[in-house]
Amino acid sequence: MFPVLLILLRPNYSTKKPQKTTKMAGNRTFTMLKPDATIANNSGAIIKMIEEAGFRIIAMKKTRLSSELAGKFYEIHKERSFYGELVNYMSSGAIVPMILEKANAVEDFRKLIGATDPKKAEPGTIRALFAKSIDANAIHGSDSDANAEIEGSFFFSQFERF
Ligand code: RTP
Ligand code: MG
Repeated sequence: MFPVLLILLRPNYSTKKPQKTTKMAGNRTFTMLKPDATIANNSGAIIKMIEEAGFRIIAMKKTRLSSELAGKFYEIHKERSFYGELVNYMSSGAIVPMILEKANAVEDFRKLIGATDPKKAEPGTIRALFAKSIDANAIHGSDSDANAEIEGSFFFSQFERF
């Protein structure tokens, strides 16, 4: 009886259930293994690097984009000279889209994948290790929290996130 009383008398004692913690902004990013990575059977090795860097996989699947969907996904680059090539390339084979979670996810993930052009990517980054060229550069990483949310929702419903 006495210990129960002590608990009840604690100043911050509350019978309310603990509040659900709201998700911290910026703790998720979106990625996609590109056709060169999947065709070369590099998916497992790249996913291993991602997990070892502390990212948790929230959603993942293997699929292929039609050129219409690839065009929509990269719509932001519509006016760029490489848009046509990019869309053709991204619809040329299997991709593995994923939603990832970690503190400072967007920035840390961009560091892990390295520069767009593998020749300029830091040694040890995913692109330095696996990318073949600036087009076939193994992996995509969102460039902002807002785009991470848009891109994740392009591929996954709420029921596909764990
Ligand atoms: P991503 O979106 O795929 O993660 O790549 P990124 O942010 O590093 O580069 P971004 O500027 O968003 O470009 C998207 C993809 O377009 C191809 N690209 N080609 N020929 C070129 O100058 C050129 N620039 C970009 C790359 O495949 C790049 O990943
Ligand atoms: Mg980009």
